[in-house]
Amino acid sequence: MDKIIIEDLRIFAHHGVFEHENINGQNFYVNAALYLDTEKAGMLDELDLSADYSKVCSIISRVMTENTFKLIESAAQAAAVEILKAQPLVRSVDIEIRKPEAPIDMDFRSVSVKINRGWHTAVIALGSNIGDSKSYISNAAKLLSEHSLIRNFRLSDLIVTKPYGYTDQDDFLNGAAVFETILSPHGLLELLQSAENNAGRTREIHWGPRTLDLDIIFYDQDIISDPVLTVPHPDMHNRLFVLEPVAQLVPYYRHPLLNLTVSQLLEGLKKS
Ligand code: A4P
Ligand code: MG
Repeated sequence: MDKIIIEDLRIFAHHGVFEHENINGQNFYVNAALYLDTEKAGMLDELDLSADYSKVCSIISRVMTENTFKLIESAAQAAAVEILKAQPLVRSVDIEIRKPEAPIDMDFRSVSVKINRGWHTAVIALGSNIGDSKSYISNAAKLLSEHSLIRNFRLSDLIVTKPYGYTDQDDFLNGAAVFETILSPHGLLELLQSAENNAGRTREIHWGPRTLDLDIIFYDQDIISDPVLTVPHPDMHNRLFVLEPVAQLVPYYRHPLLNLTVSQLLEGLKKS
């Protein structure tokens, strides 16, 4: 991916954990790399087809001077998010903030933090089989679609499905959503769990009845397997109630482990 680079943008600001830093202020130096495709802008010589680096410098300056953060991590996070939201062609951004006047009583050149943030594609499954399932799902969809770190949210049609796994329970209402998010996979999981909790979700029976279940199906082409998160969802390819709504949204999305598209997985499951 092409890169636009901003080096050592000097900003006088008031970040720090010590009160004297918040009162007196000091110099910070910001490096930024914007990742985007500049081919069209380069061929047509059009600023609108690229990222405006002077606007990006203004955003960094505004975020750095209008806030007083304890941590340069927070300043970097806020700057990255504001850039990604204001410059829609930028896919991801590196932000490095150096603090050469940090209150360290030793000889040193600088301390810094460097982060990368970007837009990632997430596919999730939604399900409910207790209470007003339609409202639980549409409230969750509203919360996600209006979230500041989510854009281009699309929800599938909702379908009524027979319970899978633990069958002694009511029919489900199921659907899927695809969107772009700046959240990490674990950050997204936390957001989905807070939406489940808002819907009064309690966890009693594994695979049992629930007001709202939100599962991450895909996150880019990432493969994640840790104690709290498995992506792609390990059982998605065996579930018509997942594959049908996902196929409606992203039929050509490729499963990174099975190397088949969603529509191929759906065809395969229907035949078996
Ligand atoms: N977790 C790990 N990977 C993921 C992921 N990709 N997305 C962890 C979301 N969570 C993930 O989930 C337990 C833990 O899984 C979470 O704390 C998270 O850290 P849970 O929702 O709290 O509990 P659960 O019900 O025991 O498991 P799960 O996985 O949600 O259940 P399933 O497998 O989704 O099954 N039949 C129909 N027709 N429609 C349905 O929607 N749903 C289920 C639930 C059963 N039968 C169904 C349906
Ligand atoms: Mg779940």
